Amino acid sequence: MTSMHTSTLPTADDLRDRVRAALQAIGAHTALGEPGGPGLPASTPVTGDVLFAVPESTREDADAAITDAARAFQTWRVTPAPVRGALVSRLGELLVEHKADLATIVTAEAGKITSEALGEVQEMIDICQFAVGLSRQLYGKTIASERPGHRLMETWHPLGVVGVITAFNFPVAVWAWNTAVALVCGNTVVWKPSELTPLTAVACQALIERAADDVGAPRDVSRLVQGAREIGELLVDDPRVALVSATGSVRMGRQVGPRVAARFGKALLELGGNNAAIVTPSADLDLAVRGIVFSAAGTAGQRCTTMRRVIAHRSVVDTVIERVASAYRSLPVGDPSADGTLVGPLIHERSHRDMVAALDRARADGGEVTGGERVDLGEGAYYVRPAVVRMPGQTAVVHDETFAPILYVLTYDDLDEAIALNNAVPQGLSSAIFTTDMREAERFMAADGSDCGIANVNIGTSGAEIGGAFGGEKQTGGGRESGSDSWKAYMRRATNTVNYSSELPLAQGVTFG
Ligand code: UN1
Repeated sequence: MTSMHTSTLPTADDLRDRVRAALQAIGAHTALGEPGGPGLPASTPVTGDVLFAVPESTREDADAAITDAARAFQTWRVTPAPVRGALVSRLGELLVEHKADLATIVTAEAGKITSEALGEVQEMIDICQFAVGLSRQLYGKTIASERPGHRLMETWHPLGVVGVITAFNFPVAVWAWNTAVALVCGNTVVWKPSELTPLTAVACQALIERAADDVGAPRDVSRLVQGAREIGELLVDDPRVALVSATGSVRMGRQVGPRVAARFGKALLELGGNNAAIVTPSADLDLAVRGIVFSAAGTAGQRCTTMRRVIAHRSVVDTVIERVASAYRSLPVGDPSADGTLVGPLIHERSHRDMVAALDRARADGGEVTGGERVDLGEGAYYVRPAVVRMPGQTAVVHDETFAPILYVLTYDDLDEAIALNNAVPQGLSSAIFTTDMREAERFMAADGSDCGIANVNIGTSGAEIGGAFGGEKQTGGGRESGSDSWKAYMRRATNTVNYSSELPLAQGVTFG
């Protein structure tokens, strides 16, 4: 069978026109400079070209953004939460209106296929709706007091400025998870996006500013700073930034966590994953293979939730490998904006180098690699066919997160062994089991089951809904974002004891004088 791929890519000028038109519709095209001009180069993985230059923040700009956001916090924190919700509601409406525009920029800048780019914008709309509802549900508890005539309760208050640091692979949704929730909680935000995706950031900033103007909120409730690592470090080290919510590699988290802790700031870390699916003898294999292929090859393996390992029972492992490999051979690889493409480009050359190096290591460890070759569509663009690798056991390479579509397959004989393999990696983001045996499913989700923040049954590891809390354990960093009660990470809790009696009884039966 011949490899399927879309053989032509759009030209850099095509991409420029599309991005310019989308930014024009959003009202942010004035930020575009000529490629090679001053500012941050905004490039596309689709062809490897630099499309535009985008204004870059100086250290002084970043400092001023924090000052402005800290000032805006003074009024925003006492603005009623449902009124704050109105801003997020308007942002959600603008995102509905500009869904296709923003998706076009996501595709150009992050290389996501159209359906996934639209899905990412939908994820933003979903979190806006969630946050608007939340703006009327920031509940505190009332607690039974041990003292007569006393009431004990909890109130929740905003933290201050939230620094949001995001990665290239979800260039808009992760900003929205943080910003929508942080804003309804009464915080203000300073965002430092990946330097690989400055155009999507400019678009989001234009939309939030328009939303603020439309509802009469101060623009400074959400600021954007663009640049390389030093700009992010300013957020990490500035004591005015109460919470740093950072998404990225474990290596980045190792820097951010201790630095924020050293100044007693709060950190919310969303770091690497090494997500596995266990395929049991009772699994519905049609469903399992579809779930595996979407999670392992989707987004060209560049989600933090990407499935990187399959742990298959000995009785099904051959079939699973054969079926995944066969699906991989027919996956259309190429221009992410073309109809039918399912696998777009890797973000840059380094990703490709990392993929080649990981596959070499796997081979050296006795791994049998199928796929993984480069699909040559142009010199500066890195397209690959996803790889499936049968491993003789879990060697060091299997424990690493390589941000590319490599799926290692391990074999197990009994469920305890499969769960131990699932949990053997240093990361703990997402996991799945494919089974029709309820005992196996329940065991996987029990205290001695998966140790990950996400443990799914009969769906893949990626593509979580916003309604749940999103995040993971161990080197994934422990943070939770998005739905459920993740909002509590963006607020501080005060315990209030109110005495409405005319006595002053002391707790614990203490008498004093
Ligand atoms: C990420 O890769 O950083 O669950 C976020 C998912 C998406 C979010 C991924 N909803 O795959």
